[in-house]
Amino acid sequence: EGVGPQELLGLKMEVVEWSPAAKAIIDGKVGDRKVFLVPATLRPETLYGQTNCFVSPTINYGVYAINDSEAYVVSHRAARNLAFQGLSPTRGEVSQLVEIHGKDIVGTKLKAPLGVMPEVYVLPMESVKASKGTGVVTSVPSDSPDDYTTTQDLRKKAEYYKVDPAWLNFEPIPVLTTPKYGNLTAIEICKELKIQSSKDAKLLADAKEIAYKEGFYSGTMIIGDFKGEPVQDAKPKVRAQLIEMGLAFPYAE
Ligand code: A2H
Repeated sequence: EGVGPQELLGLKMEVVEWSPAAKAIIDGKVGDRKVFLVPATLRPETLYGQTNCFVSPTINYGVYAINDSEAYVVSHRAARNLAFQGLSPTRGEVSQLVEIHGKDIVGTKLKAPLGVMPEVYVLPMESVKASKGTGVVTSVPSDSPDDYTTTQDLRKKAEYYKVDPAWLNFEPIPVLTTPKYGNLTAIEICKELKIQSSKDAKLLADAKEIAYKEGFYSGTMIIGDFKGEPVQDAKPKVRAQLIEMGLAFPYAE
């Protein structure tokens, strides 16, 4: 059954500054609403280590009104799910304000709730699937092999991927420690499995499984309000804290 119980959390990453391409599309379309990119994550306890956010450069997204004061950027499929969860002006009906291509969102600056880096940039990730979550992924290279290998690939070929190297000006941020892999679980596992790039899909699937199990069952938090606690205990607490603060909500697929 994959990497464990699929309890996703929708995280509200507020737009601080649109990329020029996005600004041209969004201007005048969202009223007075605050706009958020909304990744779905399985691992709320790792969010201290966010370094960027990913969208697919080949997916179309919508900016959807949630109410009079907020709008979310998600895939069309996710917007329908949100509407049935009560996250739309009229239950069961989506309210799209404007459509935007993933590639045009790249370079947008966002707030990263709980992040050691309080603000991060949106980068492209080719392996983001339109059929999963919200089509937006927050990136935690310390604990996610996919996120780590993608940021490494982007660094090697910044020009090809049309990303400003300044958006990649970070190191993985240690969040939890495991007896076997230390403070940077994903990086150690990628080394162990000799993963060369984000296109090593089979190895990355193995790495993901190992990183998840090792972090969840043997990890101890080394940062945040639950520092020193086992990941298993901290995970629901971080999740509850984010929901309490109005920065996240349970996301049902
Ligand atoms: B996870 P599930 Cl630290 N396409 O969040 C590809 N991947 C997606 C996605 C999409 N459309 N939507 C969500 N995801 C990723 C953190 C994390 C995640 C860590 C470690 C592992 C991990 C930070 N990125 O996921 O199969 C999101 O990345 C390993 C699977 O829909 C989300 O959690 O349950 C996870 O996959 C959801 O996967």
